[in-house]
Amino acid sequence: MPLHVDQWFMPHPVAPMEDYPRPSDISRSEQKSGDPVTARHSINPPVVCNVMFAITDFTVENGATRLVPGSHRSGLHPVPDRDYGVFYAEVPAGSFVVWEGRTWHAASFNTADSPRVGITTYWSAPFIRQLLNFPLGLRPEVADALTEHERALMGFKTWEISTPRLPPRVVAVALRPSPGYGSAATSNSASCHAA
Ligand SMILES: O=C(O)CCC(=O)C(=O)O
Ligand SMILES: [Fe+2]
Repeated sequence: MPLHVDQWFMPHPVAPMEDYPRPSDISRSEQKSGDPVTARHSINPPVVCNVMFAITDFTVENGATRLVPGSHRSGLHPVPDRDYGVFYAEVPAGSFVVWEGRTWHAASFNTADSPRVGITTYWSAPFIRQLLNFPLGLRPEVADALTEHERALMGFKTWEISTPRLPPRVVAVALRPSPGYGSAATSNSASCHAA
């Protein structure tokens, strides 16, 4: 897996007269890449955090997540196929690895003879759409069985952007998913919403 950032959807900041990317132009491959060195440009703040639970041990041999320390301060994306000084998150089963959404990282090659198993959870600011669209994709009976707090974490809540002092309201009724939506094929990641 190539190095990437999870907070890839944020457009890079621009100066007042500079051209800017339109929201529909934003894609993983269109982002500005460069070296994670002394940035003298403005950068976006973090709005995403990834927590990955290790079900098996993570080792260099079985493909432990590799991360580029300090890369979150660059506001840039890694140059494809370039070598960077990486740190391998080697942890025993039962641990979890946390990285900020702007950090350059990737799963590594598994050269061991057994799989590396982990669960990634993606925590985003509540005004950002989650990796998976749970209000649309979760089966209503599953959503109904959740507590109000759990539903809020899964994104079943409104966000008062224009009146931030009001508490967010939790949406109690699940929307009915369209047939086939939310199948395992859409993503291998779990996704959660920060309260
Ligand atoms: O499998 C890994 O170690 C990293 C997964 C990853 O990049 C992600 O969940 O965003
Ligand atoms: Fe990632």
